[in-house]
Parts: sequence; structure tokens; C-alpha cells
Amino acid sequence: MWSEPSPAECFVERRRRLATRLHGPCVLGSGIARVRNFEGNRFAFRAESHFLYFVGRHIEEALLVFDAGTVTLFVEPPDPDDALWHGPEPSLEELAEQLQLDVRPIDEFSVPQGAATLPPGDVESSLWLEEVLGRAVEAGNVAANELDVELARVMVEVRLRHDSAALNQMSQAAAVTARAHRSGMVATRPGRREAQVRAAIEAEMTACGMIPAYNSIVTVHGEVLHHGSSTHLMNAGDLLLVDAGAESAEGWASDVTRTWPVSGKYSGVQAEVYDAVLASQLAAIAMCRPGVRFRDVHRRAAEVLVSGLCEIGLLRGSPSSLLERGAGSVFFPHGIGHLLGLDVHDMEDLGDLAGYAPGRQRSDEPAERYLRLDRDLEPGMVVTIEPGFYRIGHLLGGPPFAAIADAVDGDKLAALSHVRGIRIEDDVLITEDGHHVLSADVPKQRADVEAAIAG
Ligand SMILES: [Mn+2]
Repeated sequence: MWSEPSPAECFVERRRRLATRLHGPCVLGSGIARVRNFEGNRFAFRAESHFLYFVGRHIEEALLVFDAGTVTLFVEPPDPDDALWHGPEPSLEELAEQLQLDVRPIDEFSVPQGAATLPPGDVESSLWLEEVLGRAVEAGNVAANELDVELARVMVEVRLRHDSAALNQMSQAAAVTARAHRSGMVATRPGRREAQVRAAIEAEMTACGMIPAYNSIVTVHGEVLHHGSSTHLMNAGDLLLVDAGAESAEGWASDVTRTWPVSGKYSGVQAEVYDAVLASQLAAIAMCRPGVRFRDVHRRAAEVLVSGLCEIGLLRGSPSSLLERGAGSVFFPHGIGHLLGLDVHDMEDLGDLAGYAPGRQRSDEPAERYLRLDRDLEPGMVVTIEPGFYRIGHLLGGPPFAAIADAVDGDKLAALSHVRGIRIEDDVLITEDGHHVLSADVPKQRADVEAAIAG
């Protein structure tokens, strides 16, 4: 399996779609590679997603300019000295032919009057773009300039529903992620370190010409939602939470979480809670179709999870009153999912402009403040569905827990000491009449996960 490129025509069509919606000129910068310690040693370059969407190549310090119906790519011409170190680069004519685009040397660029832009997420690229445009560009803050906010709205319209080339890329990424998770399952055994599983997962991505779409989470401490390091020894009683997704060479992401037993077999209590989370995830996925409000998917997932926790005896009382008292956010303190595309949290560089439909705002209630998406679902959107159950120390000692403490069975909670965090996450495409799970090849039912670990 290898990361295959999209046809040039899809980028021509995307540029056309943006051009017809623009109210004025705009300049999209690809960004600049970050220096590690000296000029010659840099972090791997990844182009800004708003640029990549229309070009499909990670070309450094390039500008894509839309102005009065024309689209031009300005790039640094190949430098013969550079070829010594990095090999020959295509000429501007060759690049123009490959991209089906007018390509000019960057020296010929001048800023169109009143051009909008989108600020890169990192400071270095923002400073570079600021210098190119001769005006302030604040890293990661599109709200700083009203002209840019307008462009951001148009960009959301263009990128929210994915075309077939994008879906092909995301399917490729999901397929590689399935192989990666399976390799991780096979590599899991007591006495090894988390890092060995992470290496097996990322080796598969590398072998397929892909990279991790975000820092892989491979941890026996799943209760730390975004655990960054993978240094722990894995013990037989632990659950291993793996949140890892491949990114295609063109930048399209996948984002998948599984939680599996280090011993190869879920214990009785682990199985109970796992199945409660799985029931919640399946109920949420079943709701995904055009016209459904994503906040309702989130609420349904919390409802099914809390019902499941009642069934296994962790909670007592009626699920609806437990939810009203905040039981959902004590054990499931994040949102059910987010947009997925070129970015793992697609277009979150634009704040909530992509995730929240016009007129909707993020709630500050504990149960919904981390909900990153509240739109009515539309065909072509890809969202993640990722409920979880966590025993988080400070939440179990704090006021939200106090509000439901009388409904919690203390012995059962203690019995769950080897259930620190369970999350199950899939990538779900909204289709005309329902949904399609892009990551369906990653084992998920307990028996399938156990079989995959056994290899
Ligand atoms: Mn996710």
C-alpha cells in the first residue's frame, strides 16, 4: 500500500470553486520550514492546509494568488547550488505543466490591493507572510482582520464537504491506520514499553509513505486525554489507549482510537466498561446522516454511556436525571467529535468558524464546552465519533463529582482501578442517505481486538 497522489484536475476544480466565491483578491501562503538549530537543519516542512488544498504539494515559501479571475502560483525558482544537496527541482515550466497552473518566479509577486489572507498557525510562517504582504499577520488568529474573516467564511464553504479526491485520500489514510493499529496490537505484550507499540504503529505509516497526522498517543494512562509520552512499561492488567492516525502524502488525515488489553484479554470489569463505551459510540454513529444536529449526536452518546454505567452498577438512578446532574461530564469530559480533513481538527485554525454553524456558539456548560462541532450534518462532511470513559483523579475529587457522589457505587469505582481511560474513535463520512465508516477495518468488537492481539 502506498500514498497515491490526486489527479491535477481535482485541484483545478478546487481553485475554480474558490475563485467563483471570492469577493476580492486573496493570497494563500504555503509557509516556511522551522529551523531546528541552524539554517541547514530544519523540521520536516508541511505546507499550510489552505494552500495544500489547492496545490497538493508541500512547496516552501510559495504564494497562491487569486485576483480578478486569475490564479497564479509564485515560487522560488530552482537554485543550481541547492540541487547539490536536495537534487534537481522541476523548472517553473515543468511545475506549471504538472499543476495545470500559471507559475511565476516569486520576484514578480506584488500584493494585490486589498488582498485577504489566512494566518498560518506557527509564528515563523506568520512572520514570513507578514513580510511578504507588508501588513500584520497574527499567527493562528484570523479574527485580527475583518477582510481575512470574510475569506475564512468562504474557505469553510469550500472545504467543509469533501470531494471524491479528498475522500480517496482520507480512505487511503484510514486504510494505513488500520494496518498500523493491527501492527500495534500484535506488538503489545506485558513487560514491553509503550514506545515499542508506538514504533510498530508508526513503522507501518512510514512504510506506506505516510506520517502520523498528529502526535500519536500510546499510553496505559488513558485518563490523561492527550498523553504525550510513551515511556511506561506495560503490565498485564493495563489497558493500552492508542489514538493514532496516518496522514497521506498530500496531507489528508485519519484519526482513530482503540483501547486494548496488554494481556490480550479484557478482564471482566474492563469488558463491561468497554462495551458501555462501544454501545455509546455505535449509537452515535447510527445517528449520523444529513440534517442531524451534531450536538444531538453528542447528547445521545452521553445518554447511552450513562445508561451503560447504570447497567454495570457504577451509577444508581435514572440516566436522565444523572445526566442533568452532570454525570456525563464527570466520566466523559470531552466532545463526541470534530471535523476531519486536511487537518486532524479540520480548519480549527479558523477558531469555531468551521465547527459552529452561523448563529451557533459554544456553550460554557461542562458537558458541552469541549464540543468542537455543532453543525447540522451534510453529505461529504467527515467527522470523528469518539466517546470515552475516564477515571480522572481531579474530576473524581472535585465539585462535579460531589454533585453525583451519592449515585456512585464506591466499591464498583474502586474495582475499576484498571480502567483508567477507554476511548473508541472512528472516522465517519456523511453520505446522501446515512454514513460510511472510513476506519471500519480497525478491529473494534472485543473478540476482534483480542484476535488481532493474538496475531
Ligand atoms: Mn479525534
